[in-house]
Amino acid sequence: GPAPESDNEARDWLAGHDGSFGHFINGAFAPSADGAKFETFEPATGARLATLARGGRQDVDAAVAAARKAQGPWAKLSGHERARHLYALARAIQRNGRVLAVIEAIDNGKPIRETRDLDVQLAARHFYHHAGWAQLQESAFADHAPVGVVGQIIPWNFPFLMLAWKVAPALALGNTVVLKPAEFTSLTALLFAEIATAAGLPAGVLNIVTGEGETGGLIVDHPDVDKIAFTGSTEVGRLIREKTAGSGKSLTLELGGKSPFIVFDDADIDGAVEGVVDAIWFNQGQVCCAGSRLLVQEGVAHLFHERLKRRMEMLRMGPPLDKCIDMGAIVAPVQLQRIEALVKKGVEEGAVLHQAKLEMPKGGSFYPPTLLTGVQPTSTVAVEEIFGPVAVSMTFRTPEEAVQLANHTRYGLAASIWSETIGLALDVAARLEAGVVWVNATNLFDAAAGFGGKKESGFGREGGREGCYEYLKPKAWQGLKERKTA
Ligand code: TXE
Repeated sequence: GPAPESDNEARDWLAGHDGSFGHFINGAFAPSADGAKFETFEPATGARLATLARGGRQDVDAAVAAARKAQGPWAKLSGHERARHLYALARAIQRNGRVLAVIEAIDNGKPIRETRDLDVQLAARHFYHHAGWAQLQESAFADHAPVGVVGQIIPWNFPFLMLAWKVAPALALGNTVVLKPAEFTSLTALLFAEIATAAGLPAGVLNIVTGEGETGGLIVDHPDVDKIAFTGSTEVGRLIREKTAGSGKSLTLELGGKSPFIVFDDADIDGAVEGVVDAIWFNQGQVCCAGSRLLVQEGVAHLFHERLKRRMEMLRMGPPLDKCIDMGAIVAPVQLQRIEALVKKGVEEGAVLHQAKLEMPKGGSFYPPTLLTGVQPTSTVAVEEIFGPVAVSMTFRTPEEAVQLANHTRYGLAASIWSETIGLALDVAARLEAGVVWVNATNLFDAAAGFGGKKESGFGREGGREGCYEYLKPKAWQGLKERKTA
């Protein structure tokens, strides 16, 4: 038959709920026990989008209890049976890919081209990948057991993909989940709850409690949660680390970044310019591993900046559902104001501002692609994560100086190196304090490669074998024997 009209399908889904959503607990939607709610808005228009339940203590208690009850039976399934569930989820994501992509674009403000080709596809791939690990669990992780009930708190920049990064490994390895999406962007998580239920996921295995930071805090503090997995700001990460210290809970943190993007004299300049587009203008720069600090070797700096400015003028901004745009809206006015304030500070501290003169939609939270040059390494914009479409550029003379500048940060999430000399690139890569290093590439996410930070960017890995260990605890042989004979 004819392809479904995806925009309508998404609007129908919203209308079907009267734009109002509860928590997803023990396989069913329910309002907050105390009736508390909050509203969300469309980043591209500022219009009201949905009313969500604000999770309180009773809701978190109910979600944790449901997860606890489901965990034993879920862990007792064979790896093969759990793998079948994960394959079913992966296929269901692909089948519902259009509506997921449209809802994500409306809710977050990011281009439909990205949600359709990246967020949703990579999320499905994450479930496929971890289905494989579930299948291998008895052999690959015979001396490990699931952690138990996991509280997962995720940010708004990749709402659905971060759900996949968190939920797929947790479920694959026999854990159950209480997930709190970010307050700005909870819709694809709630849609996924429906999709997962239709795909046969047992009640209680995945629970979703919506709300703001306070709700997240209730999950962190809950005595019957065995592990917290958090992605978000370094400030909140630090708070969670303090709160969980000594509680017996396991913890993984994926926090902020100020990742270097290093361009050597011998780099393929056009390739590196395209790299910057992906590094800092992709997803409006709201990417934890964004290449936000451009470090350019002096000999090529002028040419590189000129080409970059020309390329900036060719970017297209517009409403998220326009298939021809490169950049959509910033997630919320509060984030827009943060970006504006930091750029203003950068100029006050002596940076030279260049912004593309693009036509921007009126009404929503839009910010143009921006380049700051002549930036001092100690200035605020060189040090603080801006989390917007703002590239900050500095120059260097020698590889030594590049390494020094690159590592001159409290963060250590990712790094990108551009050079045609493989020996130079690999030598520099080995000396960078970053969890992930890309050579002549940037912002690549592979479900099989452990992603995570060093220094104040956090600890723990997501993806691949290392990521699996974050959802397992070592188990003595006696324990294993007991389980097998039980
Ligand atoms: O993050 P928060 P925000 C950075 C980025 C951005 C800044 C602020 O620089 O500009 O953080 O963003 C939940 N206990 N990153 O304020 O607050 C919150 O509800 C438990 C980088 O949105 O950290 C949401 O679900 N949970 C980053 C999640 O934490 C709490 C991605 C993240 O929100 C909580 C996002 C509390 N006390 C922002 N307070 C990245 N590295 O990808 C809030 N939350």
